[in-house]
Amino acid sequence: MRSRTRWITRSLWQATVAALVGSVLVSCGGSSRPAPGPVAIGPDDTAAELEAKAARVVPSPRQLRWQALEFQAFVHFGMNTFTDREWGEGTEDPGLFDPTDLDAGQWVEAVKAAGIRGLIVTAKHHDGFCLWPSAFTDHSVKASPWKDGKGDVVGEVAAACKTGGLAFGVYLSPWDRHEPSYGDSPRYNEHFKSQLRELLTNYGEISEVWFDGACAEGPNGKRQVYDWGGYFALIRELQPEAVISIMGPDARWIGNEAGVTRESEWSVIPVVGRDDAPSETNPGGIAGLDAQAPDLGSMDRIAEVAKKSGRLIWYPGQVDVSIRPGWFYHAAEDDKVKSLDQLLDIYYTSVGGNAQLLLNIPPDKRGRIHENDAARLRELGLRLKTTFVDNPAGINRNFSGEWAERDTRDMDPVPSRSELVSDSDLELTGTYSFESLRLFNVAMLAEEIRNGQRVEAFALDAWDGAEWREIARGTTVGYKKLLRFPAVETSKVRLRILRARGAVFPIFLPDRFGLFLDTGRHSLPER
Ligand code: FUL
Repeated sequence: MRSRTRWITRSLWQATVAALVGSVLVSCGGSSRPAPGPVAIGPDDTAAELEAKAARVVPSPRQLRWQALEFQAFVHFGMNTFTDREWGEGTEDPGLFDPTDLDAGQWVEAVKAAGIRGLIVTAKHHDGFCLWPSAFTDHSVKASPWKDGKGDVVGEVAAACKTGGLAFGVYLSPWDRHEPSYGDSPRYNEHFKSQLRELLTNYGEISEVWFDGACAEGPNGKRQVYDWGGYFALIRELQPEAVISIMGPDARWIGNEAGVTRESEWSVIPVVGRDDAPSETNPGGIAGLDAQAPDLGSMDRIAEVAKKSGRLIWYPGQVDVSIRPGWFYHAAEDDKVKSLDQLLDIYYTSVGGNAQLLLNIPPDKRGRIHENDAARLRELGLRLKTTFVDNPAGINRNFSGEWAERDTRDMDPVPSRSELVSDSDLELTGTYSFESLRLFNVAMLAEEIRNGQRVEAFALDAWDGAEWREIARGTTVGYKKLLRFPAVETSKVRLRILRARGAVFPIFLPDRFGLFLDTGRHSLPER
């Protein structure tokens, strides 16, 4: 916890630095919106300078588009589906791959029912079996009985996503337990890039390329050294809009496979080291980032990294989690599909916790999403739709004009509010009054992330007829924050920003403050 004295003595400096930053931003480009790209930090930066720098780190256009997808489907399908395993050896007979009723259109419809906006398919998992007829291996659908070796799962899924309006992405495992050149590093890297090239040129627009960090020795007894820089360059060349995630520079792993986010999830992350050098010892991010560390982006963490001379990057989190215990389909797990409440908890903490949700739904041996999973996806979609879209109690109003209590400053950066440590010091408070009493148990806040991520602490109050009563409190907001609390009936709410980096006013998306009633909830835990 930072001490109040420390912040107050810094405030003059902060004002100066913020004004300087402001003039630089205004002078280059005529707008006060900072440009995407890394911001260098070093041991000579004061705390105020670090804070001003953190406030101006923003997403790239491709990251913005990706973040707006909010909720995607991960589809693990391949040889393991037929061998009932999670990791294949690479020695499996391609003859085993024989879905009886593969229907990519059914996958798309099933996931869309949950409100999902994109789909990533395992084009090749660790066993090396390719779901497309790669010219660079025989270990693929080409050698299978499915469609007499003339089928192409990747092609069918890409087409179904296009028809259904879903973004389409690919998972391509760098670890390949079948490929003989694996371990002969330069040779395998060429092979891998050839396969990437096929996927990036033959299937239309690819929205995301998902790399995990598994790495091992090849048949020659040598550990494969991946050419990450070469893989990234190829993707940028062939699909410049595609996000490269996990072992890539655009989106980081959230750090677990349980669907959990941190209480304070930052998209502005301090790193040291090279962009094209993901860490295989700490998989899940680039530049040596330990994606599992509890604190990735606090000002204390930023100060720590600054000592080593690093940089601040926009690096949002992605939550990958399976609807079943395994990533691949196993009939024995048909009754272990996550409950609606479990999925809602995951949704609220991920999509509502400044992260993107990537929910894995594995098709079965028929090549269809099993009835149990499909039914659960429908339930989830209905519940979310009832809460957020067709909700008669929902309030999702434009706040402009209401934000006026003590702060009417516009887009110009203003002195940081970090010195405000007690409620009585508040400068930024927004109130909204309703014409009649409203009942709600969910609140949504959002920052305009094109201007960065800045809120460090906030509280939400409801008017109980005589005084304000706090109903929820939180730390970071970011792209979206969803809060759940026991139902409240009131005529007036108040949002207080308790602490932030730089100016707060420009970062709230006025049309994305919302209050909603989730009628299906009886007693859910507060976050
Ligand atoms: C991991 C893999 O080893 C798992 O099988 C799964 O694909 C998961 C999403 O990524 O690294």
